[in-house]
Amino acid sequence: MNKKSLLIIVGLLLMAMALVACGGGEDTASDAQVAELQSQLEAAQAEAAEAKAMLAEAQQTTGGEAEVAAPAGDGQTIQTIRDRGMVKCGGNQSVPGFGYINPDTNEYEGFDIDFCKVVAAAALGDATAFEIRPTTANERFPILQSGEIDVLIRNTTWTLSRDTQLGADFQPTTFFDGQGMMVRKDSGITDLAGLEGGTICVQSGTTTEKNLADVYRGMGVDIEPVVFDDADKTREAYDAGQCDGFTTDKSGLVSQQILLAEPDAHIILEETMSKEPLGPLTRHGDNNWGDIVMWAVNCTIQAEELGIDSTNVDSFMGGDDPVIQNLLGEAGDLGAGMGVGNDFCYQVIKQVGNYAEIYNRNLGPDTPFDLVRGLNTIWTEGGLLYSPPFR
Ligand SMILES: N[C@@H](CCC(=O)N[C@@H](CS)C(=O)NCC(=O)O)C(=O)O
Repeated sequence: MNKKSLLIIVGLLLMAMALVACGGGEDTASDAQVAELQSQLEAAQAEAAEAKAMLAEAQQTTGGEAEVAAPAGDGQTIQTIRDRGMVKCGGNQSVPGFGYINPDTNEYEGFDIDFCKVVAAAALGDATAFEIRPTTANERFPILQSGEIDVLIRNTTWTLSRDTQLGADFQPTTFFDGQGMMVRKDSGITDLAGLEGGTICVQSGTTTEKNLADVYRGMGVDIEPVVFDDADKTREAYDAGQCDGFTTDKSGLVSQQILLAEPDAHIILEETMSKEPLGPLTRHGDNNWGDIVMWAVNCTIQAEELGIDSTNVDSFMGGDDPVIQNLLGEAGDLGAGMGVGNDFCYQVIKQVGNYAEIYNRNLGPDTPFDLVRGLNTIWTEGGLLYSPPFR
């Protein structure tokens, strides 16, 4: 309630009580005075009710920030993670290179899985303290909303509607991607228009499905989408010849290509159909946890920019460069300020590596994908990866 209105009401009540308590004689309030006080009291109450309604409206539009500095739930996620001793990540299990179960080790591996390790190293100082909850495209957002996972790291595109309508907050992009199209080499198709009148295999619950319709409508070219609800079914249908084309993020196509019966019999067309910035999502409302995930990702990028990696990080300890002292937690209290260890970035680099190490381990020249870094290079080398300062 508005303080001014409250004071007016209290004042009027006290005056009314004093007048009534005084009893008869000259000091007794006349009926007219009581009626006047009554009407002033009612006016003040109406003003207070209006102020209360305005406050409630302001709280609704700002997510509760009008009255409370920190939004509801702020800081709860890191506490839950500490209590249970591990981070729960929503992930993928059928996208080699990004999120999949290695059949030899039965362990989750991939670029997105490594970023789950990055988060665990930052939150708990232990990159092994995590669990992957595999998710399909359709179920990923409800699982984050419900609190079943702490963070979703699964080739998920940052879009305005997802950011504002699904109770999610996007953290820094870990992979700048775009949608592509795969066709059989022997089809003779060399561009998107060449698929006119053809069928295209696509997964539901994705940005891919909508982009496909939009791009072809824009080109004035008719195609027929054939929709499946998971990656395996989509790829298998294309491989079995049910579709002339197969579309998803270009990273997803490169990944799925190695699972086709004859990988070399297919090509990915040059054209890029959309922007697909992929990265982690936290639940809207816990800004503290969002900050931890954000700065854990930034740490991998900042470390690469400074030439610090898992093999040499110890040699940077004890130096006198304030930028590096801050990054590694030897000076200041950047980690403590958000509720994790001051050495959170040191732990990320030491236990998981910098961005280049993570990229190369999963997608680089020594992997079956040999994916050029392109936009996913550091800004100093002409790419889009750029960490704000650690200070
Ligand atoms: N980036 C797009 C597409 C992401 C997506 O779900 N891609 C598919 C095809 S690679 C996938 O990961 N499927 C995994 C699965 O269904 O298990 C999005 O956020 O909607």
